[in-house]
Amino acid sequence: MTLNQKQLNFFDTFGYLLIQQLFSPAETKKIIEGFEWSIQNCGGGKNHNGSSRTMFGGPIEHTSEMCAILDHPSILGLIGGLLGEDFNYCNGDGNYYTGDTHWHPDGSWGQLFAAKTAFYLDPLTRDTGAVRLIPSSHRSDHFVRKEKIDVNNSLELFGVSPTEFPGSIAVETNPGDIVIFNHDLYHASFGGGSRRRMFTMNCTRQAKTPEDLEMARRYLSVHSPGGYNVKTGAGMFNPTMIDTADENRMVHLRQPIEIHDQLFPDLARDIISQESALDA
Ligand SMILES: O=C(O)CCC(=O)C(=O)O
Repeated sequence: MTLNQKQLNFFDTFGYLLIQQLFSPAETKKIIEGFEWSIQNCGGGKNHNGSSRTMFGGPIEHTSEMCAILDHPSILGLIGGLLGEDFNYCNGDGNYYTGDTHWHPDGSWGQLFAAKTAFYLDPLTRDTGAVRLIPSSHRSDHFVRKEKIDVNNSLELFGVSPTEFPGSIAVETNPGDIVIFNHDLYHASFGGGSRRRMFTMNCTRQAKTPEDLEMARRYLSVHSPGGYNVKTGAGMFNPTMIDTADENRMVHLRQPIEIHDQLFPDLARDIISQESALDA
């Protein structure tokens, strides 16, 4: 897909885009199967009893079919259209959510640096967990940011429930739809069940200047396997993501791998392979 100028303007002004049925029903079925296999076998899903969120890293990195989401022309067109064709893919999380996720942004970069591509795998309405957004709250001059308003405290502050925060919207989705939003945008979800299936791909602009590189290092020092103290077996990514990558995919992996290896040398692939050889 190629984003048109109106979509680019919308994302710039409001901080998000909803693309309905980016994936066909047949593709969506395979994605849901791939997600279920991954969370059940690699993500703790077998122990999910609905009492709290089950979350695992790199949800598209555990099977070659799921890894290929990063090669999908529509995904490349969407994320590449917003962050540049050579964007960095930087993991994501896969979830069985339980209950509400309260209002928060994922970052405060003050510019379009990172975006979250969100896959919701069940039909979701306003009252059953659809993602809520505060359009334009990615902008540093938005009143929520300028006045440092605690949106989750809006009942005490304004007599208005956080679910009804003025200016917020619910983006209702069906499987196959994609919501992509700037990491700086405030988002939440209310009224979901105890097994709301959702996964994300986090991506950033590729760093090209010393300032960008510094930002990428700050980002990956937190939002990465090393940042979460997780051993993938291959540093920044699960091995399948790298082992099944062609050169086109590597464009999106190479810089995060390099930066992650610098930040967390003990987790780098060579080191781990050597450790396994010594253990054997
Ligand atoms: O619950 C949702 O749909 C939003 C997920 C979320 O809060 C996040 O990915 O940071």
